[in-house]
Amino acid sequence: MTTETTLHDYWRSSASYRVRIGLNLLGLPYSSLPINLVEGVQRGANYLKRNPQGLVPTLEIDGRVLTQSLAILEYLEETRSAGWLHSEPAERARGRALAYAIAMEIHPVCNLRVARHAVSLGSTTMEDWMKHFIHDGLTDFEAMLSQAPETRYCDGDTVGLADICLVPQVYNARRWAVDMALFPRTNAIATRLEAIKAFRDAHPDAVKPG
Ligand SMILES: N[C@@H](CCC(=O)N[C@@H](CS)C(=O)NCC(=O)O)C(=O)O
Repeated sequence: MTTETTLHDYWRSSASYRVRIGLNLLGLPYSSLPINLVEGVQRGANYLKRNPQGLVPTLEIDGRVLTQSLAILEYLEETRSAGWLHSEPAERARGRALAYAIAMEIHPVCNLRVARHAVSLGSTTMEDWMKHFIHDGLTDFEAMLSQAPETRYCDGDTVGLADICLVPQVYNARRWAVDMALFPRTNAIATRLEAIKAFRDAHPDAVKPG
């Protein structure tokens, strides 16, 4: 069984960015294998053997090949006692709900292949599409945060699953010029998280191939 950890990664992919943050938080050494999404490497036969969906990330770890960033993070949570989810089931459900509100609501509609298809139908531009769905999604996220008393991070005073999803989403929001001032609590949490080394080292600009 190979013990090497390899992340099939694309620097600008927010799903890959989540896994980079998770690996960094745990201090797990890994090598990165860039999959150039612009050149379509994710649809090549070689890559599809590992990830039949043709998406990044894919993580090779513990002799296994794992796909889907949230499944990967939850695997790390369970095998490395990461502490990204609370121990009590209802509290775990809230942590997951916050994470999924980003990863399963905002992210899929803002996936480039979805947005490109919408643009090809002629009724929107890429910028309008992204702004619309990121704005709506973050409005909902801010409302979800406000259901609980303020804490340092999304779901408590220690870094959790939702935080790992939030920072890549905020990166995308800025990229598409969404006004983060509209979401003060979300924005303040993201700013705190962005100062943490594990998050800084996972930033697209820090891993962009030369
Ligand atoms: N739900 C998946 C989403 C993965 C995903 O959409 N990855 C994008 C980059 S962020 C991708 O590989 N896109 C390639 C393509 O659409 O061809 C996850 O969380 O891993």
